[in-house]
Amino acid sequence: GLISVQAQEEMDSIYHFTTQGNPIFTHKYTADPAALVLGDTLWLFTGHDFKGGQKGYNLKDWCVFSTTDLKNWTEYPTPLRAKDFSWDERGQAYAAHTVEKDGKYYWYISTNTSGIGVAVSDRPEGPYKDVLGTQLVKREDCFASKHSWTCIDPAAFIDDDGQAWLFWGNGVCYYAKLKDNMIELDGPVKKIDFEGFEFTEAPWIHKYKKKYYLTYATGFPEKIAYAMADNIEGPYEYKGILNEIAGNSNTNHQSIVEFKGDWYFIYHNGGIQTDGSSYSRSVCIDKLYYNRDGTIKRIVMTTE
Ligand code: FUB
Repeated sequence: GLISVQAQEEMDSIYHFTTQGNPIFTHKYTADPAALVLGDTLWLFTGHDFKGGQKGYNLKDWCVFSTTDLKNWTEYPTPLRAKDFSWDERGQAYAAHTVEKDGKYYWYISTNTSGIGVAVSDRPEGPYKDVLGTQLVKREDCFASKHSWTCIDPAAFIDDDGQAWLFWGNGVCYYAKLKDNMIELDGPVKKIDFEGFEFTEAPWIHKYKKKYYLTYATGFPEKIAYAMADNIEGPYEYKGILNEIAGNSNTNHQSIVEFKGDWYFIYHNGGIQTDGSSYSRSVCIDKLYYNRDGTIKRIVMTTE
């Protein structure tokens, strides 16, 4: 498939298509994938880069896709836009993550400069609504803030005991508990601290055999690194690099899920951008394998 003329416009209807290897989406540029597995369906929520000639990350809306076999996909009408958040100053649809709780879908989004919001829907494909009408996390809540973009990249995690957590940050990895209602923080904003941590952005929490895995982007251009802990709040032990710089892209942003018995590493690269700018990215999926001791093997990036 070729990048279509419509590539940076909103979707107003349902689109069915078949993919052939990585990058998986070639009709538009997608970034910051966040996967949600519900039964036999993998839902993928992504950002939506503009094509070519951009001077910075330029994303106005988010996209939602579903598949049951990682080959045949459905894309739904544009479910959420930066402009749906009235409090957002710059209209930048940065990285986001959707989770399900009690039949509702909570889409935690970041806006680059204005903090983190949450939009809610009764269905994974939306439409989603900004239920708070204000930020869930304000920039001021990020106490060690160095940059205007410190308050980005939310990733939610619901533990086996039902407690939901939100992780986010750039430069500092912040986290907080979420209340049962999923739309308010429960208690103070804290930060993850550990030896060897060079945290750039893009935290993601997953659990495997009772261990917590914190994966995140490190350095710049970014590689994905990871750390493991027995408790979600740490202490985390650094375990190394998981993914090398993903060709042609200064950023990388991962999502790790189990789907139909296999583990997947879903990320973005600059695989089909043509202007060398790093601002037109594409989502890719590769397999993830554990070693017997629970550490993760390096991701082999493929075009299959
Ligand atoms: O897509 C905009 C920003 O680039 C994201 O929020 C970061 O994680 C990086 O991928």
